[in-house]
Amino acid sequence: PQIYVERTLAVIKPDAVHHADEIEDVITRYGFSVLQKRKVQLTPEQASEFYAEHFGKMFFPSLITYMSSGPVVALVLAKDQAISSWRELIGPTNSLIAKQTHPDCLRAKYGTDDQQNALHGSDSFTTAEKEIRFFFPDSIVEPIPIGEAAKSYL
Ligand code: DGI
Repeated sequence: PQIYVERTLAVIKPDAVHHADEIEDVITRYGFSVLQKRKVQLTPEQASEFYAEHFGKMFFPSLITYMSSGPVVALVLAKDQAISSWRELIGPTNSLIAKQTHPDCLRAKYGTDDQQNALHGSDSFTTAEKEIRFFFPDSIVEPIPIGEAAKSYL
């Protein structure tokens, strides 16, 4: 049987894009391969689609304003256990809490509060595949066999 490298979608949000190079250094230092990368300015409509699960919540309008306030950098990351590893590296959703409880995580370092939290990470396999397709609709979304990934990216 083929063994595939797990992939996840990372997004460097508008408030942290000026730290993108530094954040990408951390990403590679932690052993993630960057398979794809794209800098995009989301329209409010696109931001609403990306965060559709939060539609109707009190913070939805301000979340959409924030996510479409400037360019974001979307990255497809590959690594063993990429989804949970990346979530662990970015830390808790609320950067204010992250600063208290996980001072070394990326949201503690680059984020500000419960909304401006600098980074996104997919929370499950299904979400990851959907979010990768959202940012990279034209790309080949075939999983990458581990041997190939090792040859091309590691
Ligand atoms: O998967 P996460 O990004 O960690 O968290 P989530 O899916 O619950 O929320 C998505 C984004 O929405 C989160 O990164 C920041 C924003 N958000 C979540 N909860 C709140 C919030 N924004 C505000 N203003 N207030 C909240 O309570």
